[in-house]
Amino acid sequence: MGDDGGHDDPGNGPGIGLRLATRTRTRRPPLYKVLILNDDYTPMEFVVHVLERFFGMSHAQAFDLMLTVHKKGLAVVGVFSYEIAETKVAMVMDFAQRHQHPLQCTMEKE
Ligand code: TYC
Repeated sequence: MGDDGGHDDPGNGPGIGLRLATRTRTRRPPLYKVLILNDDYTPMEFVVHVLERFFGMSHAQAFDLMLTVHKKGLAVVGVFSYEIAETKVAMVMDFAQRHQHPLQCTMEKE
């Protein structure tokens, strides 16, 4: 048997043993945006702290993004795989709840 990677002709006659040119394409996994929403009660410093702590932002980056959310109503804080986005949302929501702030964090498919 020739070691050609599985293309041996089994000898069953014409048309048998031909590999059809079917290719399964590898798809990149979908990405998810994590969003922070504005509200009237969560202190600005708390939001800045959340962005530093859970999204690895510098104080200046976090402050700017917090102000964007404050003015525009919401902003994307990062783009992640489903599992990472889900974990970030859960961590932010848990942290906000434990501090009794109504801060909302959600995710949506990119
Ligand atoms: N609007 C809030 C305030 O004036 C601050 C705030 C900013 C709250 C961003 C939530 O995602 C938020 N205290």
